[in-house]
Amino acid sequence: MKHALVTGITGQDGAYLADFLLKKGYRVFGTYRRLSTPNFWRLQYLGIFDKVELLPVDLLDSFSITEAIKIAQPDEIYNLAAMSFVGASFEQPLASAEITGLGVVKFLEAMRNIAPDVRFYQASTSEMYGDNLFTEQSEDTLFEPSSPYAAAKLYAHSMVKIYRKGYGLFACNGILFNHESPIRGLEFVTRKITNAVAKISLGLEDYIELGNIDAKRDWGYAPEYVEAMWLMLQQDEPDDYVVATNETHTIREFLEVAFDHVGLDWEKYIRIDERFMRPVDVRYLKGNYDKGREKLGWEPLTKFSGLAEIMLKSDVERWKKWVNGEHFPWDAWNYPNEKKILSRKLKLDR
Ligand code: NAP
Ligand code: G4F
Repeated sequence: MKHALVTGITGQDGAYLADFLLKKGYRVFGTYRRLSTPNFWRLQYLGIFDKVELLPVDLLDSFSITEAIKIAQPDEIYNLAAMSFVGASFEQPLASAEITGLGVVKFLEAMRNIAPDVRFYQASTSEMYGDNLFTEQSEDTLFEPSSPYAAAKLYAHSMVKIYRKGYGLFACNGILFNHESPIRGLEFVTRKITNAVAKISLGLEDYIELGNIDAKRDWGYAPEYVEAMWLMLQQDEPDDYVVATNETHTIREFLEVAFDHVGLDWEKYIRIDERFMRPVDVRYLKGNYDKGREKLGWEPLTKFSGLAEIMLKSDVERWKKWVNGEHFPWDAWNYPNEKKILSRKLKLDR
């Protein structure tokens, strides 16, 4: 039986990947952080909490990484752990560098020393392209990061290539464009919208506050994207691949589709708030995944409006259940009102 070690198993992709690997017959070890309050709702939501084996790891702590590799004896490592919210990386640039950037090198070094034959997947990102292009992006496009998060991810991406070339590690970068689902974190714009639209449609909220709604993203469906991660590690040679839908839409369009599903006019419920603007934003992402289609045989099935519908239906259903007093694994019921959070990322007044 193959062993997989998945970092960030409590996150969206970690949970879906664990589910995917279990169905493939893997023994799945997942790393989690020992938080004061456990955060396993996604694994419970997917019904796999009892099927995965958990190991406490913090990417700030090399020792915990080496221990996890020794215990799990993995054939494949999927490094999905990161401080993944771009907005927060402006508030905590040093933590971003330490966790999202240097954390990856701790894995590469541990592999080089104690597990050189393990196959390694690194969660790279379209955010690395930055805000410099208005044409679609592929593996050959120039990276020009425009957030602390993207800069940290580009460092990690480069180190993966260096360890692959320099030490012969089987290490791949998956340059994934935005991918969403009903278990996407509430910080991210799609889920923030579907959660709020569900509440508005049930009379539980009056409006949504958003930042730059003209930004364009290439949004896909997360359960399909984790298959591409696995496919990369099944190839004869390690390489880097873009995973995307090759469609791009604004946040405005996402609002339109989401509100349409509940028969409301989105413009009546939106307030633009400076607090949700970033010092620098990425305005345009559209991925060219021709290489992945040809070499991995991967193709996205769920596109923009289908994705919005899946997310919205799920959030409406959850809020209805909650109103009826039902209990189930879920994040939104105790999520703090964002107004309570003072952000440090606003531009300086001059
Ligand atoms: P996510 O839901 O935010 O999950 C991130 C995971 O990282 C969580 O399990 C989190 O643990 C863990 N983590 C954070 N800091 C850590 C630390 N110091 N030590 C150990 N674990 C830590 O993110 P996601 O959407 O699943 O994304 C997975 C990966 O793909 C991330 O690396 C992200 O940057 C990258 N990515 C995502 C997308 C996307 O659109 N989703 C696109 C491209 C790349 P806690 O639960 O304890 O916080
Ligand atoms: O949903 P977002 O926060 O995702 P973003 O910044 O694109 O990052 C996500 O995708 C990356 C891949 O490209 C991943 F690497 C990363 O880990 C993460 O998963 O924001 C999307 C867009 C941005 O332009 C943002 O400025 O939505 C805009 N936006 C407008 N109002 C907002 C809001 N974003 C958030 N989170 N909250 C708002 O109120």
